[in-house]
Amino acid sequence: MSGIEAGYIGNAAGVLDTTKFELENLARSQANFIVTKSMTIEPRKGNPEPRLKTWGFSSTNSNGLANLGVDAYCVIIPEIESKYDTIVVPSISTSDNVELSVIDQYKLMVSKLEAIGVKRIQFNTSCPNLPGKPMIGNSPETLDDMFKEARPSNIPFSVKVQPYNTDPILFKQVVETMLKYKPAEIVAINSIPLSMFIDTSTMRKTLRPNNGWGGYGGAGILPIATGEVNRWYREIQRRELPTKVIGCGGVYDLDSALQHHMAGAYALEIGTWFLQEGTGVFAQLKRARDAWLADRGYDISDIIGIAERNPEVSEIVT
Ligand code: RRO
Repeated sequence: MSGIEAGYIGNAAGVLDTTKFELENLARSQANFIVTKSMTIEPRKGNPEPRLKTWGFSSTNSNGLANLGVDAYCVIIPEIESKYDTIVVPSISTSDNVELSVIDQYKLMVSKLEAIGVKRIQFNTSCPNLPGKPMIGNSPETLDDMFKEARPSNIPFSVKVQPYNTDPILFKQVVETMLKYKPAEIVAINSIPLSMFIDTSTMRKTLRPNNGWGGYGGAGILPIATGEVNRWYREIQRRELPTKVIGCGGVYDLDSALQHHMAGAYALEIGTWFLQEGTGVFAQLKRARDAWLADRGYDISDIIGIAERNPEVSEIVT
């Protein structure tokens, strides 16, 4: 297996995908592909706990890039890919506690991962939880250098992007920069920064790191995620590029998954729903979506971006 095909469903990077045990658990599930926790050159313990809070189909996290380090994943990924019929996509990010520049960190990880034969690489440019550090995705200049110097030469790559909904100028610049390098996929979106959940019974914040702020994921971010999927989809269509959009954010049932596809998502990644309900969500969603498509005589490719091709708005007013 080497590619990501229409309708594929995988896990969102960062959700139960850090250890070999967790990755194997995903490999045994009905997920069509697996993304690893974003890795760095050195292992990281991450932020102090508690750093994750979940509630009804929602989450906020400040995990702080807790991961085993690229060298460990260079052992684990081939083991899993040789044992199971799946594709493991390493997600790569950068640390502030190593000597190398951001670009050199990406270059080193890409070369190590290419050397062990990974099929594709996901660049995480949108980690919301490194206090005091700008997101790489906020800087078109850094993104340009990163892709110019560190993109893999022999395998496809994808980019996990932040929501750009509050800054249309930055969005345009980032679109120009990223699409120039022809990523195989844009994964939209990462969690939304600076969210907070307060436990009213104790009158306390629930996350210890970074003053209690964390990245918001789950059902509530669905409309922002589908909006961002649709913006990327339109930019890609306009340029007639082969890049696909992977929808990530707020998938928690059939309808939310269909909304992503209709906005333009070619494949899906599931985060908070998987975190809360486990690997069964992949099979559950596939079954429900297959039945929905079969009932209407559609193929998945018929509905990808269909809302973009339907010129009228829905007349069902609620
Ligand atoms: O580890 C994290 O705190 C984290 C990362 Br790298 C990311 O990309 N998104 C997120 O919500 N948390």
